[in-house]
Amino acid sequence: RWDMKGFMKRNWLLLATIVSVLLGIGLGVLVREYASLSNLDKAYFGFPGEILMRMLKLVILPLIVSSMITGVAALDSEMSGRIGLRAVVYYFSTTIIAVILGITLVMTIKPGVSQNTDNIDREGDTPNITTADTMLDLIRNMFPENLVQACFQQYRTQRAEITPEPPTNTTTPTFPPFTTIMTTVAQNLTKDYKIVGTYSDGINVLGIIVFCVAFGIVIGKMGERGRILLEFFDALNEATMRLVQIIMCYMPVGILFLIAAKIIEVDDWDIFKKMGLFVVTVLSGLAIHSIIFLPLIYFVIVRKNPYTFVLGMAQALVTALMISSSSATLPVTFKCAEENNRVDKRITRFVLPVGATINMDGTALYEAVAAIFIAQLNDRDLDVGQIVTISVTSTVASIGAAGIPNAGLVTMVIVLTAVGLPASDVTLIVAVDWLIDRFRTMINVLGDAFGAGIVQKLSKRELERMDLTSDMDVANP
Ligand code: DAS
Repeated sequence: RWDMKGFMKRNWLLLATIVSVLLGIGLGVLVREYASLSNLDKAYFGFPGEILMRMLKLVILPLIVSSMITGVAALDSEMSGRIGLRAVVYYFSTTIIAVILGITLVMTIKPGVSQNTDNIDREGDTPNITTADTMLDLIRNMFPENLVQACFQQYRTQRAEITPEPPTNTTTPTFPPFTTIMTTVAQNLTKDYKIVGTYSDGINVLGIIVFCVAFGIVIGKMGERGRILLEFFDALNEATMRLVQIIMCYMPVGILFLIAAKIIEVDDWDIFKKMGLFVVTVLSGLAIHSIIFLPLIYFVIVRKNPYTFVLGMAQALVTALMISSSSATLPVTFKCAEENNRVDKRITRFVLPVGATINMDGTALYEAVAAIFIAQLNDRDLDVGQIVTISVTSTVASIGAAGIPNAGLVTMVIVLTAVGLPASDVTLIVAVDWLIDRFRTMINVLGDAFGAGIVQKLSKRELERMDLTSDMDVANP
């Protein structure tokens, strides 16, 4: 007999969250139809949702620091090298698969061919991604001058806009100088910015991760002396996860107002009629990747039911769908992977923060599809060289995209510039980005979670050997 009571007890939060999404949509539609809210009222309406976002963002820093340091220290450096390599190989291969899938779909469905752009009004202005001063900024950003500044770094950047290269000879792919790509990636890896390019204090996630890996390796080699520090960071991790538990109790309320406010705020709904085919192309690509390809890879390697794993991640996936930020979803991703899917902490602490920062299958697929869609809108047919260029730059741009809302839209300027398409055409798809962003963020998080499960399986022997020998039970699996 199905244990209904037990199911409700275990999944009350997920059910409450799903109910709050539906209530939020209903409330948003009702208010939109029957109440005329001033802008101030709309701001207040979204306020409880903003509080949720802020609380989740608040715990990102202690979570990444404590999990990375204890995660790395728990593994000896040779093993963390192997685990890191497995994770990176997984990240690259799944991202490339997503890009190829996206390109196949957009070249088949051709959403931009029949599209007439005259009745699509351009929203907002072209995101002006700054090109960092030099290529060295990628390296420089990995070693922030001091940790406090890294955490609350105000970015010194020349806001030199990328002026789109005028398409000189569109036959040969105009691959921008490698430095432009890497510096733009550098900027986006370490930037917390809004879509219109206003820069605000952000967490230099890449710099923090590099520091924590180095620090974790050093502490791991300090033996008894290191134990004190490890206990501290392990306790910090546990305290942070308890805080996450409390924040998650508030989640249904926050999500209700977040989605309601979004429904009230959006004023141009018929854009989905005009851009429908483009949205369908992206969403079907994301669906195929997350329902077929990722589960298949997981099943082949782990030999377990991938859909049970997806169900275990449901809370994190709904969160990602609602807040459009992989980084802010990270606390929930940790909880679901460790508690529901029993992924070893020595793996999650090491791969989830890195995955949330550089593994973005959804974003890569989206940028490839959007770039070719824009080429179709401009009646530009791309040759093989340019398709390859789009594949490579979409992958690089997705690595460079920060785990924050609309990051994928902004870094797409790299892809457009790479094939001589007008960067300003990004504004053609801004209007639908708020919806697509949610789904690609959800796929990003799913890809990270599958990655943790797969890397754990591939590292099974080493983990067992460590269980036998390890006297420092930093992470109890
Ligand atoms: N919203 C980004 C994320 O958090 C993805 C994107 O913008 O493409 O993963």
